[in-house]
Amino acid sequence: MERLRLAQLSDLHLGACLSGGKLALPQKKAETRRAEQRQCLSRFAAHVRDTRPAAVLLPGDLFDSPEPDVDDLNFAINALNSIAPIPVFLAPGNHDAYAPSSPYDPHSALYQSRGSGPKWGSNVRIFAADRFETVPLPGHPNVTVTGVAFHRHVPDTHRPLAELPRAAQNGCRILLFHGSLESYPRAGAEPQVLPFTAAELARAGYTYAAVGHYHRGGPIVGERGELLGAYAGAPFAASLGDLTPGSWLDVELTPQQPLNESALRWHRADDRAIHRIEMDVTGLTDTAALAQRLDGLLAASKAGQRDMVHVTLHGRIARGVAFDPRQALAERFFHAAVDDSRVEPDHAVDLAATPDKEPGLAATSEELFIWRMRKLYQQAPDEAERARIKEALFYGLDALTLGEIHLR
Ligand SMILES: [Mn+2]
Repeated sequence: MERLRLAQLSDLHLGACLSGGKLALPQKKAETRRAEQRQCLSRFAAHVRDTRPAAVLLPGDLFDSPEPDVDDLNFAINALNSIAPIPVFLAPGNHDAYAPSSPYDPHSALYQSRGSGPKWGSNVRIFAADRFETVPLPGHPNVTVTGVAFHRHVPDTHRPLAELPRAAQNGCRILLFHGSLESYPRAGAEPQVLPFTAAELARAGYTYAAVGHYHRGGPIVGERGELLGAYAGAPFAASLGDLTPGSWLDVELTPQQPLNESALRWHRADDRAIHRIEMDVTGLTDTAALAQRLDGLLAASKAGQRDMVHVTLHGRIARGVAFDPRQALAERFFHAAVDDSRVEPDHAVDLAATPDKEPGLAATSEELFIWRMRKLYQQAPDEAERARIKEALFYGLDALTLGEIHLR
């Protein structure tokens, strides 16, 4: 097998709505980000023209939708055509699934409607079938690329590698598809599409698999630690789920087998990152102390001034204290969003106050509970017992009002 360099990028999600969601970028910042998202692809194309790998691998979700707008489509076609004559192999993903209406089909109304818009260049090979197809890599007689398109009519639970016959064991065999390695460390609750295991991939007998879908880049490693393939990761942080810096991937396949992770080199593709901060406000009773805790969390996150931060506040805030860090954060970062919808005021119950008369039938459980605890408190023999009753009151009120208990 010859030494072979490849460049891999996926999950750019061109056309994704950047102003919505919890991050809530205002229109002007969303436009800045939209330009930066395109820049990811232009920079990647420039990198490919500079470094001249044997092929570019795009395993899906280049667009956020199967029918992107014409401007995004023309931009992407121009960028990929600019890489010519280096061949580009594209396997549509679950977002930009192949369909008769998608611009991956040159007969589609969308593709045809663009008048003088650019056509897919002869260097761009789009895998259109819902079954794996194998094509030669031009100029490299011993290299093949085997790819498949995601089709909407194929259920997400379909196992693409189950039907893939074992590859012939000569030459260099590249596999390209969009799917979910079941054991892959996931950032959140990303849906699994076209699942597979490392064992299935190893059995298929390919030299290297370029896989798309997960937005965090990382290797796909077999049982004996051998490298089977990789996710390049999303190059651009589009939403709160994108918590690792955007990246694309250079791959260098060497004649020595098995491959290991030294074949992979990730490149930072997005100058901004999204940081998610969770802060418990419970127990802090003035805004200076609250701001100090938030500063500590921000420092630990390594969020920089070009970045976006999303802060979730939760817990019990002291009565009479209002903590709103929005303005201060807006001045420190490209963008900051604060979700304080889970902050609850602390319970204000004076146990030493004279108890009212016993609550009647119309009383809430909360009123009845406070009345009983107040009586117990006032009958308590010593300070230790009173402290215990105070604790019990807070936990009980947490349970009654929040349905969960905040340890203090
Ligand atoms: Mn996907």
